[in-house]
Amino acid sequence: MSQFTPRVLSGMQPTGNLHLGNYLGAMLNWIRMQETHETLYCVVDLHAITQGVTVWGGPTVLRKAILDVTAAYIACGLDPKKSIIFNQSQVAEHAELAWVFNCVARLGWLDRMTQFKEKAGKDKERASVGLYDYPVLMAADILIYKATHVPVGEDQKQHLELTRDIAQKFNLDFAESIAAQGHGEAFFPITDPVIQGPATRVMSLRDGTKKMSKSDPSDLSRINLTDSADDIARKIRKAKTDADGIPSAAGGLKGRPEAENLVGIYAALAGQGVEQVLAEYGGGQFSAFKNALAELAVLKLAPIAGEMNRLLADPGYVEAVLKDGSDRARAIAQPVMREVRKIMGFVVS
Ligand code: AQP
Repeated sequence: MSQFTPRVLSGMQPTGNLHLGNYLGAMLNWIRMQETHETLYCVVDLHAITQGVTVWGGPTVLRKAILDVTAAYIACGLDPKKSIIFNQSQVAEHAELAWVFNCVARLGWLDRMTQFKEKAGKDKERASVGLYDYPVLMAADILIYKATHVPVGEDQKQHLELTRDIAQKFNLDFAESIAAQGHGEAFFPITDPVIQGPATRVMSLRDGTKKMSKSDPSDLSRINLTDSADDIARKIRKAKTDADGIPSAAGGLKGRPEAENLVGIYAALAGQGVEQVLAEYGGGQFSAFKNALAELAVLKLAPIAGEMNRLLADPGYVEAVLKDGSDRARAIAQPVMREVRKIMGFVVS
């Protein structure tokens, strides 16, 4: 049995509106896990600034985005009484542990990170150091709470593997000191990613080979959690599909990324498996399926925007949630950071 108490941590960047990919890939598991685990969900504002101020938009934009994403968390169903909801920058230990991990992680490990390559593009020399270091800060976000489980979308799998490598190397590098300080064989857990459900990688509605993303210039590529019922329905009806109909078995979706994406979205929203959806709609045309999907998506998503607006009418409430969450998160993070300092030999008074 593990020496670590099960604890869940995950986060989303306040870099724009949350979208269906964030909701189906991560949020549904977050909501589910708050019923069974100790859960911490942060708005990762220190990650949001990694692409440079011209991309994140400056202080007014950032502040609004942090409050909007917090409101979206609550509107989606996170309960501040059940989960610790906070913003990363209010718990300074994330950044302190990231510095320690910068000295544990190897350049070769970071050089393999595909998200950096995608985001930096061809002009790597002009990317910020923070963008390159993003996965190290993410490891610190997780391990400062000794989190054992991290529910994320498929795109974060590689970063989670890096987190495991960093934890393993820290445990090994300081094994003697860790044991001498009474922590047994390991100080940090080897965190498990939780990548579950029929929509762990939601694709763009305009191109089934590209991930649905906040930064796609086409608003038609994604469903934002702030979209009106009309916009949700319109985007689904305009979603790209191929000329064939709905297959009767999952094998018939192979090589048809747009079809696979829409069926996966339906399954995740309906809380069904893909086979179940195909048993109902297989043999039919996409036009009819899109109508059913639009109806389901409006039913599930439109109330979220309404609830967000209601919450944002009282920003004082949203700020109070973040303050309370940050206080509770700090109470866990500070003693862990103190132990890290002691393990490494820093003088702790
Ligand atoms: N398309 C997706 N399908 C499934 N899961 C997804 N996630 C993001 N996009 C999809 C999951 O949502 C959580 C929070 O993601 P994030 O806020 O850290 O940002 P991101 O992955 O960088 O999201 P975007 O939309 O792609 O932002 P930009 O465009 O700014 O890069 C994570 O668990 C992620 O896996």
